[in-house]
This record gives sequence, C-alpha cells and structure tokens, in this order.
Amino acid sequence: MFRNLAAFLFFLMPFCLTSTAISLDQDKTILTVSGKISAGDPAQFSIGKLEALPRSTIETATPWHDGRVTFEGVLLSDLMSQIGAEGTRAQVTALNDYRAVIPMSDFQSSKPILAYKANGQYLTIRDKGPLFIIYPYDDHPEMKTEIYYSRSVWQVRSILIE
Ligand SMILES: Nc1nc2c(c(=O)[nH]1)N[C@H]1C(S)=C(S)[C@@H](COP(=O)(O)O)O[C@H]1N2
Ligand SMILES: [Mo]
Repeated sequence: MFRNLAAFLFFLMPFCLTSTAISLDQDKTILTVSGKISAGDPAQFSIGKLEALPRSTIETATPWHDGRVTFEGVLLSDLMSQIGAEGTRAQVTALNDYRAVIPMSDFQSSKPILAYKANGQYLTIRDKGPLFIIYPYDDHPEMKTEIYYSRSVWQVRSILIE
C-alpha cells in the first residue's frame, strides 16, 4: 500500500514541478515602471499582474511578422492610469538597452498596447517578448512609418515616466 502511494506521488512529481515553474514565471518581475508615478516607485509587474489588468487586442500586420497577427496585452493608457503616471514622456528601455522616448499623448491618441501574447501564445524573448509595444498599424496607415516603428520597442524591460 505504502509502496503504491509512494509510486503514485512519484508519478505526480513532474506535474507538481511543472505547475510550480509556471506559477513562479507568472510572478517574476518582467517590467519595472519608475519616475513620475503615484503607485509604488518603482511599480513592478509580472505577467500575472499584467494579465490582471484590462485586456486589449490588436489585429494587424507588422514589419516583424508574417501576415496579420492578433496581439493581446494591456493598453499603455490603462497601465499608466493604473500606476497614476503624470509625466509627458515615457522612456522605454529594452533588454538590449535600446531606448525610445514616447510622448504620453500617444497612449491616448494612438492606443498602443504592451503585448504579452501573439495569436494566443506568450511572447518569448526569442520572438521579441516578453513585452512588445504594438500600435494598430493596419487601422492607421500613418503609423506604418519610422516614427511609430521606432516606438514599437520589443523585449521591453522598463519604462521611466518623465
Ligand atoms: N528592442 C528593440 N526594439 C526596437 C529596436 C531595437 O533595436 N531594439 N529598433 C527600433 C527601430 S528604430 C525600428 S525602425 C524598428 C526596426 O525594426 P527592424 O530592425 O526589425 O527593422 O524597431 C524598433 N524597436
Ligand atoms: Mo528606426
């Protein structure tokens, strides 16, 4: 009997380890927002915390993908209100230290999202994740330009509100 129980627990072990790994990943900080914000300085976000915010999707083609892709994430305007951001510019830094300065007015007028999924799959670092700023390029031809592409930061690591 004990032997069977032990065997059964041993059989369950990989499943427990897998779910632990998933929940740890869900809780790991992947985004830090600092500067002119009222909620925690810095405000730190895991995938779990980002997914708890209102979700928004954009279906569009991009210069980096084949065909139209459905991106899922949080509107940068929603993220900014969540943390009480009150600056005029957002300086976005990527894992490779690429930086772009985005006027905060963009978040209201152009409705970009901080995407964490593409076609239902979490973005991995290899596919320019875990976070990728996506604008609704297809709906707004003026966004298919260098200005907006340069603001389309992938592998986003942190945001400084100035
Ligand atoms: N993380 C990261 N995002 C980035 C860049 C970068 O170097 N690193 N380059 C930006 C610029 S200036 C443009 S025009 C486009 C360029 O994309 P491409 O290099 O695939 O043409 O991505 C933008 N996002
Ligand atoms: Mo660019």
